Amino acid sequence: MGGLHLEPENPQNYPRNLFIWRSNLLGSSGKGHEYMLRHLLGTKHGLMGKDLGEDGGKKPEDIKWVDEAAEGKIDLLVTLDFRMSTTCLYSDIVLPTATWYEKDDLNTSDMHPFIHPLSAAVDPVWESRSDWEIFKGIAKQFSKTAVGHLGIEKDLVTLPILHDTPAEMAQPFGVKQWWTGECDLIPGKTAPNMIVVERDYPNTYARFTSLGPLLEKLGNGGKGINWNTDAEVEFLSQLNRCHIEEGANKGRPKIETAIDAAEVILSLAPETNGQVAVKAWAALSEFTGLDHTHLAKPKEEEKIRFRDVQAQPRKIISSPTWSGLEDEHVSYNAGYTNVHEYIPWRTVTGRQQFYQDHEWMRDFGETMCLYKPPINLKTVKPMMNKQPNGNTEIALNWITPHQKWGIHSTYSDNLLMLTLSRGGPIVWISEPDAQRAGIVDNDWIEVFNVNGAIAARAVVSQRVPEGMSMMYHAQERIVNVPGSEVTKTRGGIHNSVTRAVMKPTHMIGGYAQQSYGFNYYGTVGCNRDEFVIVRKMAKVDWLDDDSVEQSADEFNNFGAEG
Ligand SMILES: Nc1nc2c(c(=O)[nH]1)N[C@H]1C(S)=C(S)[C@@H](COP(=O)(O)OP(=O)(O)OC[C@H]3O[C@@H](n4cnc5c(=O)[nH]c(N)nc54)[C@H](O)[C@@H]3O)O[C@H]1N2
Ligand SMILES: Nc1nc2c(c(=O)[nH]1)N[C@H]1C(S)=C(S)[C@@H](COP(=O)(O)OP(=O)(O)OC[C@H]3O[C@@H](n4cnc5c(=O)[nH]c(N)nc54)[C@H](O)[C@@H]3O)O[C@H]1N2
Ligand SMILES: [Mo]
Repeated sequence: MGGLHLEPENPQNYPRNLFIWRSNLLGSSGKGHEYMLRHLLGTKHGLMGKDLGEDGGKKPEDIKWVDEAAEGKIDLLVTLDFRMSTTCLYSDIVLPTATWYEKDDLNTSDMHPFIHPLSAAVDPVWESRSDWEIFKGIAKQFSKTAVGHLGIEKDLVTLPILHDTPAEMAQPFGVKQWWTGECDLIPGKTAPNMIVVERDYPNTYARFTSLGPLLEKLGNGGKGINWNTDAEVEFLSQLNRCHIEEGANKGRPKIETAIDAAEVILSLAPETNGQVAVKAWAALSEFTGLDHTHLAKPKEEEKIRFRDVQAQPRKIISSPTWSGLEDEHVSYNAGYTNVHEYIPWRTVTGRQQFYQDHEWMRDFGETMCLYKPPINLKTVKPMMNKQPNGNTEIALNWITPHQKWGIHSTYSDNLLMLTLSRGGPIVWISEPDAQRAGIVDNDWIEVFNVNGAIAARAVVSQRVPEGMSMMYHAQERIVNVPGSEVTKTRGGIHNSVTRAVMKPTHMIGGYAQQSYGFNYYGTVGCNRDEFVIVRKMAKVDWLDDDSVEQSADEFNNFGAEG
């Protein structure tokens, strides 16, 4: 076989793989959990609503509508995690990864001014390996397997019109649609950029373990500025040493270990290499006409190595990648350099802007910050009192704030935390609502709408205002989750009753601050105005054995008396 022929219209003809790393995509973060079970995985789900196609509803006209929704868009789901997360539960393969004390890694963010190491104190247990070694292992085997199937291949990929590039002014006066003939399709102006990327599949491993030549060719940069990296590449060829054997990476600096990889980042980043910081500020000075290098000059000779941060976490160096300073006198705060260094704000006017005059923002009535009353997402009425279990059903507003007792799904599912709380999923409701629905604290309740259902214990609390219910983000679908009476399958998670709704104003492009920026601006799965039906469960079915069903009262009384 000479190459791989992809046929978008026949997706079943090529393998569709998804690798999940450092995210709990199907648990914590995935709004519309049951939709993902149905459409992405094609597995058992609790979705009770109908698709637009089946429903005879109004459909989008700009895209080709397919009545039969896809079920099972991927063939293979691989997750790297050290916990049994909800995502792992649904994965074909779980690659156990080393924990924070079993590997070398770096840790920092825009919100803390220090750079911290993760250091291997003990070896990873049994078959687990660090993320670095897992990806390296996959790259090695893949490179061998690719020979004869995949060689040097070309892919056409789209790249959004990016913020902080000249193209961010691509559509300043209005939006025209090439697909309806209002304008020509001009990549980078009326459509995304289209770029041909060369993939050298048999050399995946060689490339994975070395620093590539594009750094000398293109330099490094971010947020619209660019600087030369010849000195850093030369430095890394001394520090990490170079590959000497013949091959795609001959003469290139090595990235063989996780520490090598950390050193590459530390050497190239302005935050951890003073000379790079000065270069980066100098590059920005060319745009502003003002000398900003004084912000990094005092630390110009500082080079933070991996062993330095192992000895003691180091404070990072001020860099134009951020808008605050890492100063002796001023703590990091956003927008500081715009005010004090006269760096234009990254908006269409270069000033702070409260009024958004883009055509679509005007169409949606969102030119100014405003209150929008709740909208009806039609998730409750089709379910209300349709499958009665004898208990009162009430409709409540649904929110899923971040919990105090864990970070997303991490920490709340260990034995200690479960013992301190209710030992499984909980949903908070107010005292008046509980009374209205005949629910007392610790009762098993069901929370549902057309998107899915959750089986959890009620926490009846004065902290919760009447009319609202909440389930802290993000409890897992793994411990003490009984069946749901309405879906007849196991109860879901906080995102089982939510659904991602696309918001067109998030898709504005080519308009200064409303242009795509990785991790900054773009389409997100937004959810708002979610409502759920809450009622006490009649029977708690653990779905362990068809013959054993326990009434909720028996179960609750057992807990109270025992
Ligand atoms: N309904 C609703 N949905 C939400 C939110 C909400 O408030 N409500 N919040 C949203 C927000 S703001 C966020 S940030 C997301 C968070 O969503 P996620 O990022 O999916 O959240 P986590 O549960 O922290 O998942 C991280 C996973 O990475 C694993 N992990 C940690 N360290 C490592 C490592 O070194 N290597 C590997 N391989 N794995 C590691 C952890 O064990 C954990 O399983 O959820 C979003 N979704
Ligand atoms: N302990 C802990 N700390 C964390 C995290 C964690 O998981 N655990 N996650 C981290 C991450 S990634 C993030 S993004 C942040 C999130 O931190 P926050 O932004 O503080 O997020 P939430 O707790 O989800 O929501 C804040 C408040 O918004 C309220 N709220 C809900 N809907 C509305 C509404 O329509 N209008 C108004 N005005 N208020 C509303 C909720 O009741 C809640 O009290 O926290 C970070 N810190
Ligand atoms: Mo977040």
